[in-house]
Amino acid sequence: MIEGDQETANDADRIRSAGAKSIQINTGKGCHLDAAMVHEALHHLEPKDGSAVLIENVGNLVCPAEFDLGEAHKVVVISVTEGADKPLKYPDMFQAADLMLINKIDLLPYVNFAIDKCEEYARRVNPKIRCLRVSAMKGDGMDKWMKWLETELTLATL
Ligand SMILES: Nc1nc2c(ncn2[C@@H]2O[C@H](COP(=O)(O)OP(=O)(O)OP(=O)(O)O)[C@@H](O)[C@H]2O)c(=O)[nH]1
Ligand SMILES: [Mg+2]
Repeated sequence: MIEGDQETANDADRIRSAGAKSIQINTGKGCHLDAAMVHEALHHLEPKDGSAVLIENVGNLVCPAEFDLGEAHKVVVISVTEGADKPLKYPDMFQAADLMLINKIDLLPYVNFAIDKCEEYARRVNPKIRCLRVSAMKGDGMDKWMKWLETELTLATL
């Protein structure tokens, strides 16, 4: 896992404590990762052939959409604590993504989030986008997300 944040190694530390190899990139004033940063991180990470490398870009919905990091797919993660109209406000990210994960669905009873509308808006800007509803905290939908990853990894390594 390659983690991009302006500062701190918090996310890479968390991933390592969960048992996976991880490299943190700090972008300082930068608002996104670029291919050269990922290239260097891959040399440190030394992933085995056939393994999946996940890149968590700096957390905003604008510049990360614009840069090719050499990835097979972009996945956008939004949460039910945000506005359901994010796909309409930031269409570039949703057009660039193959999959949208809607996270924190365990909070749906407590927030006013129009989840069907959010998926409709995402498909309006990108008719090919796949949508999965998950809770990283409770585990809901994680089996489908893992299945998506396994399927795409298999296709990429055929
Ligand atoms: N209730 C709930 N909280 C969650 C869930 N997933 C993450 N959180 C919480 O949301 C907060 C932010 O999680 P992060 O993983 O740091 O979010 P992030 O979007 O990766 O943030 P950056 O890496 O800083 O951009 C933490 O307090 C998590 O515990 C979930 O499925 N349900
Ligand atoms: Mg993070």
